[in-house]
Parts: sequence; C-alpha cells; structure tokens
Amino acid sequence: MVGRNVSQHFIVRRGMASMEPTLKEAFAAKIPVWQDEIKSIKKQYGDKVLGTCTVEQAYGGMRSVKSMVYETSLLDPVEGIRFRGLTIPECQERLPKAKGGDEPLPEALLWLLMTGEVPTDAQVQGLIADMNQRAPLPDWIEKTILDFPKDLHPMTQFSMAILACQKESQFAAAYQKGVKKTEYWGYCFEDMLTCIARLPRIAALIYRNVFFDGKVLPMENASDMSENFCKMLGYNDPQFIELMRLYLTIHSDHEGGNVSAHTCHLVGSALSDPYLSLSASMNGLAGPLHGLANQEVLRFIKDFKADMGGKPATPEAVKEQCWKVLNSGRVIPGYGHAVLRKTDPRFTCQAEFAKKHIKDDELVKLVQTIYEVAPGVLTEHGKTKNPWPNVDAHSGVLLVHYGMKEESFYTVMFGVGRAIGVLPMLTISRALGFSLERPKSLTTESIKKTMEVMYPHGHT
Ligand code: HAX
Repeated sequence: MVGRNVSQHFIVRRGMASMEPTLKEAFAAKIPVWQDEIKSIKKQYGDKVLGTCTVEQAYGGMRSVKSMVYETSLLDPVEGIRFRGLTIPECQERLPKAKGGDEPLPEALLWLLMTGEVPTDAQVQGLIADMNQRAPLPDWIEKTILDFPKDLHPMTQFSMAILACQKESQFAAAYQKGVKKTEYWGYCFEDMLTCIARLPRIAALIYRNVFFDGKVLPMENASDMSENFCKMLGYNDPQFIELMRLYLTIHSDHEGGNVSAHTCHLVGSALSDPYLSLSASMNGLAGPLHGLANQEVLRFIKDFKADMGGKPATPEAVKEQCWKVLNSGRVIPGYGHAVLRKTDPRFTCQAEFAKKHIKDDELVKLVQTIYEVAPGVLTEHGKTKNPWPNVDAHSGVLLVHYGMKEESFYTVMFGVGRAIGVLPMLTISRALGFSLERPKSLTTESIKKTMEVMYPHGHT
C-alpha cells in the first residue's frame, strides 16, 4: 500500500517533468537514519536523567518539564522558535517563495519540518500540485458546513468539519484491516497531506457562510495553498496573499509542549488517526489562553477605541486601558508566554511586514503604542514572568487592514497554520514508533506522604 501511494506521487511528479523526489520519498529515506539515531541514544543514555519535576511544576501545568520528544521545532526562551534549526528570518531567506514573492511558501516549511532539509523550488511545486489534487472536499462535507448554525463559533465549526473528514481516514481503515506497525506512517502521511490540503476550503466555507452568503469560489489548481485560501475567502490582493504565506508559516509549529501541539501528539499516541488528533488539537487552540488570544486582542483594541470615543491613542490612554483590564481581573491578551522571556520573533516579523507594507495604518500604530506601554504595566503589575508580546498581539490588525474584520474567525486562520506543524510531527511519531503517552499522576495526599518520608524534619 505504501508502495502504491509512492507511485501515485510519482505520477504527480512526472506531471511536473521533474526527477526530484516527492516529499513522501524524501521522508521515507530519512526514517531508517532517524530510527538508528534514536536506538543508539536510547542504548547509550537510556537510564540517564533528562530533567526533574518539582512539586511546584506538578501543580503548575508541568511548566518546562523535559519529558517529550518533538522533532520539528525547538523553542528558546530568549531567541524564540527554530524550525528544524532555522529561525524565522532564516526561513524567510532560505525557503522557496512564490514567483515574485518575498515570504516563504508554507508548503516549503512543511517539507522542511518533515525532512529537516530545505526543499528545491521543483520539490515544492511538486508538493503543491499533489496537495491541490487532494484539496476538493466531498459534497456532503461542504453541505454539512453550510448547514452549521451561523452563531456556532467558527472554531467549533472548524473542529467539527475536521472530524467529519475522518470518514475518509486511510490510517483508520488500514488499522482496521490489521496493517503492520512499520507501515503506519505511510497511511498517516496520506491523511496528513490530504487533511492539510483541505483545510483552506473548510475554513473558507465557514468564513463565507458565517459572515456572507455561503458562496465560495472553486479552488484554482495552478496556485499555492495561500493564494487559493485567500481567493476562496474572497481576497485577491497580492499583498494579502503574501501576508497569508507568512502567517501560515509562522503559526505552524512552536515545539511540542503548547496545548495544541501536545494535544495532537497525545491523542495521536493512542493511534487515533490524524483527523481525530487534529480536531482535538483545535479544541485546545480555541482556548483564550492559547489561540483564541488573537480574537481577544482585537476585542481589546476595539473596546479601547470605543472608550476613547475618537480621542487620540496616547501612551497614557493605552496605559490606563491596560490597568483597567488588569484591575478587572482579566489578562492583557497577546502578552506573556509560558516559555518565551523576550518579544516573540513571530510578533517581530509581523511588525516588520507592517512596517514594510502598511506603516501608516492607524491600528498598526496602536499595536506599536501598546508594545511601548504594556510591558511596563505588566512589570509593575508584577505577576507575569514575561511582559513581552506573543504572536497574537499583532496578527489581528494586519488582517483588519486587508479587510478581514471578523475577529471570531482569526483562530481558524491560526488553526490552518498550526496543522502544518502538528500533523507532520504526528506522522514522524508514527514513523519512529513513538509510544502511547501515559505520564504518572499523583494525588495531593500521595505528594504529602512522599514529602514527609523524604523530609521528616521539614525542608529548609
Ligand atoms: N496579563 C495579565 N496577567 C498575566 C499575563 C497577562 N498577559 N500573563 C501572565 N499573567 C499572570 C498569570 O495569569 C499568572 O497569574 P496567577 O498567578 O494569578 O495565576 C501569573 O501572571 C504568572 O503567569 P506566567 O507564569 O507568567 O504565565 P503562564 O505560563 O502561567 O501563562 C499565558 C502563559 C500565555 C497563558 C499568559 O501569559 C497569558 O494568559 N497571556 C495572555 C493570553 C495570551 O496572550 N495567550 C496567548 C499565548 C501565546 C499562544 O499560545 N498563542 O496561541
């Protein structure tokens, strides 16, 4: 079966008149190399301690506990994210781009995440052609999405639509037939690519149905994922399409411990197929402390503007608004992070995009003023370990500039990007035979007893 799928890819590749390997072939070549590497690490260091967990960490959401392997990206608290070793500026420089474009193609990032290698232009074009073939949705799923109540949150619709696609999971079907463990990854790969290819249409149907007339243009086969996505959403501006390429790229992966990545990893570890795993992951992304923060940031900005009643957004006024939010017991959305301790480079690259293309935009200027003020307020407030902005502090105002004002849709956009990170890692997990996740939990009573035995005279 895996062999048959590889030859299906070959047909696409031949259509491109190229002898480059497909992503599936490039990935397949890596698997034995990585398996040997892991075997040797386990043999040499298997009984060595990687990290410890304090009582504080057990109660504190396992913050920074080192107990999970996630290959596609790594987060440094100060420097920010690296995708397979490349920073965001390095990805912007080195990954293949669309003709005439400056921003990386998300399909190129997908290749990088899957293989650890920067693809050639021809490889990316082959992958785009393959994904376009997979993108059309079955009619019944289109109809199902159009039947959702318009007041059902777009993220709930997104998660439900991904679940609906599970009917076609090759992984689930193969498992039922008793496929061998060594062949899991091939079916997972097929689901991963089909699922990612279909997300733009799912998201566009939700957007057009909730906020407009439910009519979505057919997909253009000649374009890349971002261009197709923008056009189906109803946006033709080439600058917005470039923004989409950057947006999907930077929202893809943020190592493994964040709620959406960890959920996908955890659910997939039970051999739930990629659709079940991604749908679960999206339910985590829909939380206000995670991906929903981009919606909340725009609401914060809208409330602020309404309170100002046309008066200028001075730093003093922004400061007052920040304190108002904090004093009401809420968080300042878009600020703080569980790992980062400096400005998120995903914020910085969006600010640079804004500076380059739309520097006079009123809301972009307001985001800059918030950036000048909020870290000081949060520091004075004295609770957060990181007063600096994260990815969500900037994304909404860029979308508003190009006409997308419907903030309850923003987390769906994040979700389309996030799938490009978490589903490749899921496929790698199946290729490398990663185990069912099952950490040990304790009760407060058992922690108390353990501590009393370890520290009979109390701990000094
Ligand atoms: N505003 C007000 N208080 C904040 C804060 C903020 N932006 N960020 C953290 N704090 C508070 C926490 O609520 C916590 O208070 P309690 O002790 O009363 O519980 C305290 O500061 C310590 O928190 P922390 O250790 O610095 O941060 P956590 O790891 O617990 O939480 C969060 C990280 C991102 C959830 C947090 O900073 C937050 O709520 N930020 C605002 C929401 C947000 O922007 N979320 C998106 C994060 C990026 C992301 O995942 N995107 O998808």
